[in-house]
Amino acid sequence: MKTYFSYVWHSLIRGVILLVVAFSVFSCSEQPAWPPPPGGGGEAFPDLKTNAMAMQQWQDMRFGMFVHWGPVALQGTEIGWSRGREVPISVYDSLYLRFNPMRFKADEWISLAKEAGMKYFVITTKHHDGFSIWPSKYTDYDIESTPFKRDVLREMQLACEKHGILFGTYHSILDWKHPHYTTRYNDPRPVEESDMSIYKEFLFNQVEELVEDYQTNILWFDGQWEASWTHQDGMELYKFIRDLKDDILINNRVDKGYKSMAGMTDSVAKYAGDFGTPEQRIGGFNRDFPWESCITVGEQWAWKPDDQLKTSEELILTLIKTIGGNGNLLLNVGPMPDGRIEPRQVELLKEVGRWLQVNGEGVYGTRGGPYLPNNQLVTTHKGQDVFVHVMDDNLKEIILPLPEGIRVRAVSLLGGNRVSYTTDKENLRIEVPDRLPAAPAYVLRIRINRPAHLLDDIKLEW
Ligand code: JFZ
Repeated sequence: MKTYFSYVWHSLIRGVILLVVAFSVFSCSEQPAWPPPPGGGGEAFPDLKTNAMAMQQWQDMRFGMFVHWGPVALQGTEIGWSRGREVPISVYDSLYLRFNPMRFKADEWISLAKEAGMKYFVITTKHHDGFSIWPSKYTDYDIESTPFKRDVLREMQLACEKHGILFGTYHSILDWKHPHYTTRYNDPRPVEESDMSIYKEFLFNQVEELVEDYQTNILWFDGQWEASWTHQDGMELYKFIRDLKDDILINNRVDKGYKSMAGMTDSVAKYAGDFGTPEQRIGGFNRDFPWESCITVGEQWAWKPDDQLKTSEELILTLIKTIGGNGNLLLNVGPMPDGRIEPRQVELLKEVGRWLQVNGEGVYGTRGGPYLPNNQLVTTHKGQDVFVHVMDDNLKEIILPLPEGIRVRAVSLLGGNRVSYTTDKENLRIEVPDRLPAAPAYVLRIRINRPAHLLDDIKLEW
């Protein structure tokens, strides 16, 4: 009896092991071999991976529009954070009663994104202040209760569809207004009666609405850092979404791996999430784990009058440095309370778009490297091309070490002509042309004899 039991037990275990092996071999052969599918469900769901194709397509896009918008625009203070700080809670929580963005046109926003060369779009569906920008079944604190009433989220979704822009949504895990969220911020209401399990049900329900009713392609979470949200909760939410739709991309703020500003340096195997989210800074060079820097055009996420804006040169350099490190850039604008994007911000974005018209070939569909970034240049690559983005126009000659077996077929300037170069055993020397297009950076394309992604990282000595 005993032996029979152990026989059955062992064959059962063997069967399970075989199944696991067979499954992983099978699922590996399903995925493109390179690059490896990153991210996933964390330690609780180690086999749960993001859809590799969706990830690559998103990485190919390199540049997206982030929008922080809501009734707080009426106040001109920071979204979420100013509740109970610069703005008394009773005032903040009543803003929605006056939110009437009569000049909102989703088509204008998305056309602008397109003109700026952005390929995807992420809108705040609910920030830390708890206001839902769509008519949610689960709350009345939403767009339907404003004088405007229109489903602005649907309009954005449809405009994205029309213009071929990937539609995504930012959603705050923490909610400083919801009575059952268990951490308070500048808010005297006692937490004793609040119940996180009720809040979590609300959160999961709303996320399901975004996935099922609005077909969001990116879930960009935030506000995971408070004690109310646990590592376990993060992995559960990841799994919940992954089970709803296989090819949604979920940022690493779904889980606790992203510790405030620490970026994506933490282990990705332990924590759930498909990509890292360095905030207000350019991430470091990383070819293993996808990442996206989110950076504001001004100083505030939400609109503020007379915000100090960056220059178009700064924005272009930010984009270049980001892609040179193999990241995406999610550039944030805060539309005004009347629904328009401020003309100054519109102009800035169009300037970036004009630079991309000339140099987009070195941006879209590329990955960072193989030459590691320095202060003068960054590199990207695609197919048999290496792109050198030169940010210093005092350079007269550019010297790049050539790995063994790599031969140069041609060098040309994007937006220009062929460029003279020489090679010896070790180096490629490019003569910088006299006439350069589009400041603040120009891009050289080096055609080589091999797929450029096969090259290892190359450190420049200068
Ligand atoms: C968060 C939000 O709070 C912010 O409003 C914006 O939406 C941004 C994209 O994400 O930013 C943070 C995250 C963490 C801290 C501060 C701002 N923190 O730990 O102090």
